[in-house]
Amino acid sequence: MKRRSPTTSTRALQLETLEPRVMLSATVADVEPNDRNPQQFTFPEDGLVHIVGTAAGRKDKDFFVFTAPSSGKLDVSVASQNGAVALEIESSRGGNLLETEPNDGVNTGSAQLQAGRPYRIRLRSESKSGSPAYDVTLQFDGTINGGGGGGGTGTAVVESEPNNSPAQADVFTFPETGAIQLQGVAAGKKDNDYFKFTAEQSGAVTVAVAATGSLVQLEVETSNSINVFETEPKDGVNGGTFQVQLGVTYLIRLRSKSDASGAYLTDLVFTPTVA
Ligand SMILES: [Ca+2]
Ligand SMILES: [Ca+2]
Ligand SMILES: [Ca+2]
Ligand SMILES: [Ca+2]
Repeated sequence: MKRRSPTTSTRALQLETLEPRVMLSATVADVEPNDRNPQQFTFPEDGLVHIVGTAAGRKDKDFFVFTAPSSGKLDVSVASQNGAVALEIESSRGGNLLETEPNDGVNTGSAQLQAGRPYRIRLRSESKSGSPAYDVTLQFDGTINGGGGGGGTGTAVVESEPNNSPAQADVFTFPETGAIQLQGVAAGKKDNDYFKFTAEQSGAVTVAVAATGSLVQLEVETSNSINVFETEPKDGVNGGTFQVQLGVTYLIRLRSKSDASGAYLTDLVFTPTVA
């Protein structure tokens, strides 16, 4: 009888050399005080985020915010120890999207998210006493992944060096769907990456920066050097919204906040002003 030779492990070895810019599931840890100032996070490419923390008694509220990188479905599952923890998701417009009812055994749910909209998650204890620990699983099934590789929320704009000055900026235009993803590496503090666009309509741009390796800051100014917007990655603020005006040219600068290199994926979603 012929024996089959054992298969080689080439495949397993290849899997270990993942592209550095592919970001897999992220964990967001509860850092107090977050009762009033929500902690901001972004979804990695696989759409999987864990939020872990402690609901310290009845009075502790833990707030987290994120911007939907695309439209899609969010599945939520709450696990807790030493007591029950309730989760609530609201949209920025005040609508209540989802609420778990741990005392009725309802610890999961789903919600439909809209691209570019901010959402807020609140976690708090539903137990009479004690401080339950929670582990919330969020699985976002949008189009962030794009089927492995090229993907991204919108049209990808990959930086091309040198782009260290406004005159060398990588130029892009927003496509019909309004979504763009800037991709690149901020190689230490000295590497400035400039991108540039001219608003073809007035409206709002919602931005979210996801970076690995180092914190990466985004700044926006007009071509006349008027500051428009900046993120504060050291404070956990990696996104927001700014207004743009028809015909004005905007410069976006991405820069590492440390000597380390940060690979970034920056999603920009344009929403025109309704006339
Ligand atoms: Ca807490
Ligand atoms: Ca809290
Ligand atoms: Ca660069
Ligand atoms: Ca550069």
